[in-house]
Amino acid sequence: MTIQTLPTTPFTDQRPGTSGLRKKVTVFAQAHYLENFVQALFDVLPAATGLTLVLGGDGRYYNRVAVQTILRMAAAKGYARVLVGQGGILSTPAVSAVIRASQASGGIVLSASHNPGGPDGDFGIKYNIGNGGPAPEKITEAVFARSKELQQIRISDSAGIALDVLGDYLLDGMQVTVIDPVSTYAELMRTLFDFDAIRKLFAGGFRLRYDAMNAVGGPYAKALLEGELGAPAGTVVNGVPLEDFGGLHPDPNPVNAEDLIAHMFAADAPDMGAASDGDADRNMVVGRKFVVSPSDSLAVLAAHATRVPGYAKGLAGVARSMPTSTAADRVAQALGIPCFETPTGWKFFGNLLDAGKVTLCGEESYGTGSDHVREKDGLWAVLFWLNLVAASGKSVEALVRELWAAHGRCVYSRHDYEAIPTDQADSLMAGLRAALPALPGSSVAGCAIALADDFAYTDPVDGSVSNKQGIRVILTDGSRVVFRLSGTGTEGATLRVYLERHEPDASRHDIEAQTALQPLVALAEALAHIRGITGMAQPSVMT
Ligand code: G16
Repeated sequence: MTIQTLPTTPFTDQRPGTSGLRKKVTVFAQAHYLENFVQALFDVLPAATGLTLVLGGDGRYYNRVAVQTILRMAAAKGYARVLVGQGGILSTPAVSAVIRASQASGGIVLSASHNPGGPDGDFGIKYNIGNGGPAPEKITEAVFARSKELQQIRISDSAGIALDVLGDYLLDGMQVTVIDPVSTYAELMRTLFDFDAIRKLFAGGFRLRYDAMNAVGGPYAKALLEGELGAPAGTVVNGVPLEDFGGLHPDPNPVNAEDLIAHMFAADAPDMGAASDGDADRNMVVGRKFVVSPSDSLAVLAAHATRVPGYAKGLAGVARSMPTSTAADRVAQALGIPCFETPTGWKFFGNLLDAGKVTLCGEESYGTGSDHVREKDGLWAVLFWLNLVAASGKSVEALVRELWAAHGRCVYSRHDYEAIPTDQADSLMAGLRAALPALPGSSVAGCAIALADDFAYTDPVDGSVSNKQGIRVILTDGSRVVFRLSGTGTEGATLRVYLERHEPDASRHDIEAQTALQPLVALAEALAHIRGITGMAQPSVMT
């Protein structure tokens, strides 16, 4: 077996987005497309002599092919060892946990997260650094720059290894260890949560329905919930990872997890419902006939964290992405701890977590996590909720209603306009940016505007600046409309419009969100001319 140097020609479209490079499988399957990106990454990283790399993905179509290719390229790069999940499988939070536990120099995650899979679906790749978290922009931008000038790739001509059998292998002098995907992660969960209390909860008849959406969360949820915590068999549904997610769109929100919602609103609904996404870092929590918004979920976890063993000492602070509702800010203020507002993208939480400035973080996009790893973590959030229910004796709904009673309800919704031609989306955003200076102090569609800007973030730890992170328009009563283009889509552009209104009056807490937010929808249209520019009368998805 030898290391080969092969000529290649650069691709111009390999700029990582919000979370790595995501493209259609058909794009990744082009000759050298994956190899070029991996080579650009390896060229940017320092020498790998003596270093360990972690490798795994969510098992979607093309995962196995990509794992074998990357193993052969890692050997050429000179890594001493690669830890790869059995069958090429590792959830995103598990990659983070394994990097940290093994003191690896970094890891490669193969996933397009919540995007659909299969031959016509999406694939993705991202690099995580030694803290277990997504590489910061200075690395992803360097990889993009390198990808545009790449002339050759280096790869072993070995046939690859038997991915399905645990154990050690040699690949052109590099050690490859096929690891159990679940064990390191499960060990970490045992250190954080009161497993005895959760066991008692299930033993007492508490019913959970966990929909793994035919994605990578299944094996983790089955091992912990059914295997270790005594939840009855059948608690985890859609629990076997399939290459095309069985045709499901593995995005745990009320629209795509409609089957779970139907069960949770049925007459014999379980006590709690939950779902995780393609790579198991997102979560949705549902009470009986009661959907929990991700922003509220973060706020509830923060408010009650000291009930959970891993967080009993209290929180250093919390962080949320800018478009996420301000519910967590209100809890943080009451707790007397700081709340940081970052751009969208889990990578922006890394420095705050590393510096010990925050313990919990979360996003409106169904992501919640803590300093236990450097990724958001779907099953962790579900275990946290189970622990809270067990410790408080309260239902999911009661815990959220308590939050509203104490801090008011942040009525919230996100409207997505998908697959807009890129030029239309760009001109819509340009129009908004041009209008910004005149907005503060003005009134549009009957809304008095206090502040309007293009969110910019200065990282409080390393001082790095990220500009143009979303247009926010804040009204005098604190209501907000935020406009961003998604950085994770693979077809045209997706416009996200985030709407938030604070409702302090408890007698109005049951108001239907879309009704309560109607004035903000009208404001969004008046400001952005979405219908006029895109011709779309309605959002593609409202969550
Ligand atoms: C990724 C990021 C998240 C982000 C989400 C949506 O999640 O890690 O931080 O909130 O995308 O981003 P966008 O609005 O740009 O599409 P995931 O679960 O897709 O990896």
